[in-house]
Amino acid sequence: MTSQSPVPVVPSSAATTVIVRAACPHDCPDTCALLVTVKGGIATEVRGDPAHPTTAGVLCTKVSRYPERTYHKDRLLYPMKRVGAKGEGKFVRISWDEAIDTIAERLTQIAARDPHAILPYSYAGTMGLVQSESMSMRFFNRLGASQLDRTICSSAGSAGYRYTVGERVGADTEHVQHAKLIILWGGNPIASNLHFWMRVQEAKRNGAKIIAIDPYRSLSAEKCHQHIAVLPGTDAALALGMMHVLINENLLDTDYIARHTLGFEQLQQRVQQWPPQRVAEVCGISVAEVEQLARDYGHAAQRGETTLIRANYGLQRVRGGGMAARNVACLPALVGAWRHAGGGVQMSTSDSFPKNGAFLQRPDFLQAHDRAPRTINMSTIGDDLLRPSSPEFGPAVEAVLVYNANPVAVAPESGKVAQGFAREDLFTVVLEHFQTDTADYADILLPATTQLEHVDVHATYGHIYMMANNAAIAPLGEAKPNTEIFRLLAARMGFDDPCFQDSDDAIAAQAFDRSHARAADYDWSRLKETGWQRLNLPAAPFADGGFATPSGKCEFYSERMLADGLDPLPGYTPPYESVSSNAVLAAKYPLAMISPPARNFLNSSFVNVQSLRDTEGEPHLDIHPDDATARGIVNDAEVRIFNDRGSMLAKARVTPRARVGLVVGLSIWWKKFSADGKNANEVTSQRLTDMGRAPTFYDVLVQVEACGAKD
Ligand SMILES: Nc1nc2c(c(=O)[nH]1)N[C@H]1C(S)=C(S)[C@@H](COP(=O)(O)OP(=O)(O)OC[C@H]3O[C@@H](n4cnc5c(=O)[nH]c(N)nc54)[C@H](O)[C@@H]3O)O[C@H]1N2
Ligand SMILES: Nc1nc2c(c(=O)[nH]1)N[C@H]1C(S)=C(S)[C@@H](COP(=O)(O)OP(=O)(O)OC[C@H]3O[C@@H](n4cnc5c(=O)[nH]c(N)nc54)[C@H](O)[C@@H]3O)O[C@H]1N2
Ligand SMILES: [Mo]
Repeated sequence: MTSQSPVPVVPSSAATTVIVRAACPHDCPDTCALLVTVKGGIATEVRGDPAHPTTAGVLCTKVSRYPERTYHKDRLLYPMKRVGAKGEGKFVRISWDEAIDTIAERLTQIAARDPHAILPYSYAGTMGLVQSESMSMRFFNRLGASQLDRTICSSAGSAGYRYTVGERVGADTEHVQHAKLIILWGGNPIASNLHFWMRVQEAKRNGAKIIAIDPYRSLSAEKCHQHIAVLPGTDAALALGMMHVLINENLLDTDYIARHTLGFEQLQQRVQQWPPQRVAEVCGISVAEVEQLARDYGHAAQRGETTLIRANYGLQRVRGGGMAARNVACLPALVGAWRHAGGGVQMSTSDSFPKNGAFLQRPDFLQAHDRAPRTINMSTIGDDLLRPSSPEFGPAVEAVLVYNANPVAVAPESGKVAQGFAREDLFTVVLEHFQTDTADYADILLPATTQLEHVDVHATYGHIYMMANNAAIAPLGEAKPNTEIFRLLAARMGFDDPCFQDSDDAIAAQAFDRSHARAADYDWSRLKETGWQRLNLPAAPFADGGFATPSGKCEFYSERMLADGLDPLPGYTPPYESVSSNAVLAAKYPLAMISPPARNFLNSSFVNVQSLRDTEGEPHLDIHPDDATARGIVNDAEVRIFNDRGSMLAKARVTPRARVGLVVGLSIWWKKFSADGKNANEVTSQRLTDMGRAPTFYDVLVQVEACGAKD
C-alpha cells in the first residue's frame, strides 16, 4: 500500500498554515484525494494527493480552481426570499429563522392535505454520502413526500449492466496500464475521466492499441490509434456485430464461457441476425471497421493479453441505451477478458461500495405512512410540474425543494421545465452555492456550504477507495451544510426521532456497512486522518466468475429481462429520432444533435467561474463542412438550432470533428450566460430509454440555419 501519513485535519483560525485532507465532491468517476492548504483560516490552494493511487498528484483544471469557486464574489452567503417575478432572480436577505419558519409552515400546510404534493429534486452537485444521501432523505421519508426517481445520468446503462453482470463492479482502474487493447466506448476521458486517461497513456507507452467509438472526434478520440465514428444510438448493433464475428470465427474463451456464462447457444443463434454488412449499414461505418474491431479484440485475448472496454455514458443516452450497455457487457465474457486484472469492462464501480442505506436514508419511515409514496421521474420534471391532479398521477406538485442540482439547465425539454418552475402556485426552495438558472425561480433561496466548509465521506464510480473529506475552513457568511438545513427543518416540523440530531461525523461513521466483507475494516476516525481506504475487492473481480446475477453467471440470456417484459437476449432498438428510424421527422430536422460535457465545466457547475468560462468561450456548435456549406454557414457564424421543442443560438465551428449528419454542442451552459438565455436542453426530449427510465439527451434531431452576418 502507498504511504498515507496522517496530516493535520483541524481547521485553523490563527495565522498558521495547515494541510487538510479532503475529497473532490464532483460528479466525476475520479473522486480525487485533495490536499487543501489553509493559511490563517483561508484555503489558498487545492492539490491532488501524490500518494493516492489514482489521483497521483494531478487535478483537472476545474478542481484546481476550487478556491476560486469557493471565494467567488457571487457566492450565496445569506438566506433570501424572492421579491421579483419567478425567474427574474430578484431577492432580499432574510434571517435563517424567517427562512426556516416560512418553509416549515408551507410544507406543514401542504402535507396536511397530501404530502405527495411535495417533491425533493436533487442529484450529484456533491456526491458525498452525508450531504446528498442522509439527512435530506430522512426528512423526506419521514414527511412522506413524493420519491424522486434519480435517473438523469446512469440508470439506463446500470439496468443493462446489472441484468448481464449482476452489479456495477468492473475492471480496476489501477491495473489499466497493463492492457494491450483499450476501447473507449462512448467516453471522452481527457475531459471527463482524466485519471483513467493517464493510465491509458501509460498503456499506450507500453504498446497498447487504443480505439475510440464515438460519433464525434472528441479530444480523446483524436489521440487514439483508431476512431470509429458510429451514428449516435447504434452501439448495440456494433456490439452484436462484434459478437457475430467472435463467435463465427471462434475467437472465444470456451472454458470461461462454459463455466461462467449462461445462454451461449441462444446468443450464438441471435447474433446470426447481425452479420457485419447489416451492422455497418445501421452504424454508418464500413464492414471492415466492424470486422477489424472484433478481430483486434478477439486476437488480443487469444494471445493472453489484457483487453479493456471503458464503456461510458455516451452510448446510454438514447432510446436503446440500456440494451447497448448490456451488449457491450457481454463481450468480455466471450473472450475471457475478466481473467486479467485491469481487463473486462469498466462502466461504473458504484455497486462495489456497501453503503449503509438503511441508516443513511431511513426508508423505514415510509412504513409509518398509510400509502406507499408516489414516485416522480426527475427526467420528466418538465411535464410533471405542469401536470394537474388526477387519479393516475396523484396531486399536482405544490412544493419543490432543490439541492445539489440545477434542473432548469440540465433537465431535458428545458422550455417546459422553466414553464413548470414559473408556476405562481408552486412553492420552490433552492439550496445552492450560486444563483443558478434554477435559483432564479426560488421563493426561498438558501446558502449551502461547499466541500471545503463541511464534512463528508464518499463512495466513487471510477475506483474503489472510500474517501474522507474534512472541513478545511469555516462556512462563508451564513452558509450551512445541507444536513444542517434539513436538521433545522425537521426540528421546526416536530420530527423528534433522534436520528434528526445525528452530527455529520456520526453519519459518516456509519455510512458504510461494516458487516459486508468489502468494508469490514472501515473506521471513520482513521479514514479522516489517512484520507482514503481501498475496499476489500480483488483486482480481477470476475476472474473466477462470481457474478451477482441470479445464476451467478454472466447472463447472455436473462430470465429477469423476460420477466420485466424485455427481450431476454442482446438486441437492438433504433433511436426515436434518427434519419433511418424516423423519415418523417428527418425531413424537417435532418441533423442528429449530441450535447456531451465540455472539458472546463462539470455539468452546469463551474460555468460561472470566469477563468473556466473564458476558456470555453461561448456556446458553440460543431458542424461538418458539408452540412455547413449546404446551409450557407461559415466558421464563427451565429446559427440557430431548432426543432419542434425549442431553439437555441450558438457560434458555428465548421469542422470534420462532427461526422456528416451530426452536430455537437458541448454542454452544459447556464442559460443566463448565453446570447438568447437558452441552452442545448431546449431541443432535447423527455422520452425515456428502453431500461432504467433514463433520459435520451443524445437521441435528438434538429435543423440548423445561419442567423445572418457574422459579428
Ligand atoms: N469535464 C467534465 N467531466 C465530467 C462531466 C462534465 O460535465 N465535464 N460530467 C460528469 C458526468 S455527470 C458524467 S455522467 C460523466 C460522463 O462521462 P462520459 O460518458 O465519458 O462523457 P464524455 O466524456 O462526454 O463522453 C461521452 C462521449 O460519448 C459520445 N457519444 C454521444 N453519443 C454517442 C453514441 O450514441 N455512441 C457513442 N459510442 N458515443 C456517443 C460523445 O461524443 C462524447 O465524446 O462525466 C463526468 N465528468
Ligand atoms: N443536454 C445535456 N444535458 C445533460 C447532460 C448532457 O450530457 N447533455 N448530462 C446529464 C448528466 S450525466 C447529469 S449527471 C446531469 C447533472 O445535473 P446536476 O446534478 O443538476 O449537476 P450540475 O448542473 O452540476 O448542478 C449541481 C448543482 O449543485 C450545487 N451544489 C454542489 N454542491 C452542493 C452542496 O453541497 N449543497 C448544495 N445545496 N448544492 C450543491 C452546484 O452549485 C450546482 O449548481 O445533467 C444531465 N443533463
Ligand atoms: Mo452524469
